[in-house]
Amino acid sequence: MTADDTITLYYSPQTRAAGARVLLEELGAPYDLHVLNMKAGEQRQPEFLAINPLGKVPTVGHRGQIVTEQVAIFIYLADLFPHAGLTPALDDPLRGPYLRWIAYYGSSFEPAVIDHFMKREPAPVTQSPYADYDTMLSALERQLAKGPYLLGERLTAADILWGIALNWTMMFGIVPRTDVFTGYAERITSRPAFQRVTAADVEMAAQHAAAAGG
Ligand SMILES: N[C@@H](CCC(=O)N[C@@H](CS)C(=O)NCC(=O)O)C(=O)O
Repeated sequence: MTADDTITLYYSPQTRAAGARVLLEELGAPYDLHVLNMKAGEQRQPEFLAINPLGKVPTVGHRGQIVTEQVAIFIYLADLFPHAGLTPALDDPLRGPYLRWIAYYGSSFEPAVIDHFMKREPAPVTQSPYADYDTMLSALERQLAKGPYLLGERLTAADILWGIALNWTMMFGIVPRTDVFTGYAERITSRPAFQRVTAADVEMAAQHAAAAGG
């Protein structure tokens, strides 16, 4: 990692890191990719664990510091490029809802989705960080139904996070394919940035599989 202004995205194709890369593309930000072959277990090697002890991507290196966690990474990167217009300014009334729904992704949606996927008995509603799965999901769906974007007419970095997350969770059958979720995800996945990253990922994933021996 360098102390200069280069943004380094620690990356692996077809993972949660793709969302961060799509965001960088949407921002028109210059960045370097540091690609890890997860099929060969590179994310669990000491070199990367020294950077992110959880061995997870996305991870960002910038100005001699490390940023991990999609929620932090999305807020951080969008704020770095305010002229791209994907982040409401600090004094914009939409700043609060913008942060709310980005945090909702990490604090409520992800734990709910993993419990649901693993068919785990959720904690009692008063102890669960997300109340219960249906309540968590229907609050999100009601917000998205207002459309066309999470905060109304304006596309923000939150939509890149959510559009891509809903796309993969629907693909895995964790989130139901309602009209609201599919229409919303489609608005994001039809954008050129998502299409570019997805096409590049197909190629990179095939190279990784070949390098890891199938
Ligand atoms: N809490 C992290 C989770 C990121 C995450 O789960 N990344 C997965 C990729 S989809 C990963 O790096 N898995 C590799 C591993 O654990 O071996 C975040 O929100 O950024």
